[in-house]
Amino acid sequence: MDRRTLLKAGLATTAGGILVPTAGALTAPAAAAPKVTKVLARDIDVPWGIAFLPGGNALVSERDTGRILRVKKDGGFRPVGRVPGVVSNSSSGGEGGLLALALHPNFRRNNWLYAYMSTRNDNRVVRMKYVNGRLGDPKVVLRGIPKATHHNGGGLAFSPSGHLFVATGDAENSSAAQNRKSLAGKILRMTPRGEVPSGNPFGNYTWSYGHRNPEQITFDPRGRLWSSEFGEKDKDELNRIVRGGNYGWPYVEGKDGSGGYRDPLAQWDTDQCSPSGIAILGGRAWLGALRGECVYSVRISGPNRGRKARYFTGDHGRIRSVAAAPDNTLWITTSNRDGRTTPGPNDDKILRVRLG
Ligand SMILES: [Ca+2]
Repeated sequence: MDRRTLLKAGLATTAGGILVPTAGALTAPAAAAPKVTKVLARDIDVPWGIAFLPGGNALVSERDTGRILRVKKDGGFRPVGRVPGVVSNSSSGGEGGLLALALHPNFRRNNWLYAYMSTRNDNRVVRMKYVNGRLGDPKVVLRGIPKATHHNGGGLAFSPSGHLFVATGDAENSSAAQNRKSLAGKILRMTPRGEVPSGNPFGNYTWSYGHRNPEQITFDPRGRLWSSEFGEKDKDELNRIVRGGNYGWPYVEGKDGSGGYRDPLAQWDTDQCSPSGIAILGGRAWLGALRGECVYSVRISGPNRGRKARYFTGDHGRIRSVAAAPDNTLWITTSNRDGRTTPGPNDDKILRVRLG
């Protein structure tokens, strides 16, 4: 990255070439507002997962159709295939379907594309080859994640050390979130082949627990893991995920003070937010809000850590996913065809956002 790009991202390099936040990034009271600079795709159907390819184009999943689209970095798209076996229950208000996408860290060599999907009986993680613009057959990485109409989780992210992290919902069984042996209501950690790696806190897939419905997860440039999480009636959350942490569901939503559960860095009243997407860019977490019909940002470090801002309220309807593109823009997706609202013409869209 050149210096101007770094500064926009709130970063600078030391003499030794180490990336550090700029003084401005730590002390600036409020950055200029982000702006939508391009409609990258329109008239698509509940775009959910986004995985950037080498070169800056992206693969995007459609939740209900099971299609994967290749979206060009400067706009326009074409379908590259449909993942067989995806079962969406959107007609009954459900949240399952084809959810997150992620590329294997060595994608350039092995062409593995990962997806989180709902089938008739479970949620599962699969991987398939993506070669010469075509999808191969899916192979199961992890099956048996509990499924329900609501709270199917859906997030995937590879850590800097190459482990695959998976966000699962409680599948409408809140007690499962506190059961460290259940795959529901968890952040899971596994090898790219779906094995339990060494170093997990409980000797199984569980990395953290006490989650209600974390839909999306991402790593920041320092290798810290972050998650959005839907509350029930009280508080939605932005959580930093730590090994073995108990995030409180179903005993508490939001901060619990001295209760001993992990507190979120930020929280919202549930009627103002419903956060699905999450990305880290420019020292802030960016969350897509469905009910809030907006994008929130939260400072994740420095003296203004935890400070929130709200953008685009009502401009585009429900916002689902947010992803940080290689060119330091954000891609955001609308979710107006997800069965929770009446869509307008040409919904849904993928929008490119440039930070101010
Ligand atoms: Ca919590």
